[in-house]
Amino acid sequence: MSARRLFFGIGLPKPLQQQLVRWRAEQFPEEAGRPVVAASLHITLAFLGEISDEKAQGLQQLAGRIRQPAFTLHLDDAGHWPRPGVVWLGCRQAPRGLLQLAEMLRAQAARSGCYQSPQPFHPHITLLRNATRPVALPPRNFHWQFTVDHFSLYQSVFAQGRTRYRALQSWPLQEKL
Ligand code: 2AM
Repeated sequence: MSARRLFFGIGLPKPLQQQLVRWRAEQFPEEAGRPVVAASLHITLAFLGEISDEKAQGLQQLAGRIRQPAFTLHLDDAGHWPRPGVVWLGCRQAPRGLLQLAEMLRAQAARSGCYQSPQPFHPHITLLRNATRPVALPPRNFHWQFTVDHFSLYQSVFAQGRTRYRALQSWPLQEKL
């Protein structure tokens, strides 16, 4: 039986990917960590791990039943987690819509037997990996925003020494019909 490494997440609009990559290059020295490529910048909503196609299909069906309105995400916070070696961008106050969506997907994942970390959900975009040494964080005078009107199921593919994320399916966020 084949298993794929999957997660639900939110991708970023292309222009924002480019803005963030330019800003990152200005703000962080090369030795700070390994930059995540523009197309791979995302927010994880629920990490599923290596799961069978059968389990993935069940979770895709459940995801398709979620009815939630779109919301605006404000990126106005940054931080460094030295242990996993992650420098991230996030929100000072996560929108309710984002928390509700993540909670729903994580509950469905847990009920389907996907281990969910007991740590509180902290929505973030990983900018740098392997950032285990101290990093000077940029002044918090930045602010980007974008409308989140869909979420996706991603496959994490490791090939030729690098990890890429492939969107397998997306679902719109909309008002209840
Ligand atoms: P990270 O960016 O903070 O490393 C694909 O690996 C995505 O799933 C990444 O966004 C990663 O978060 C997240 N991820 C990987 N392992 C995870 C785990 N055990 N629990 C929660 N999220 C995880």
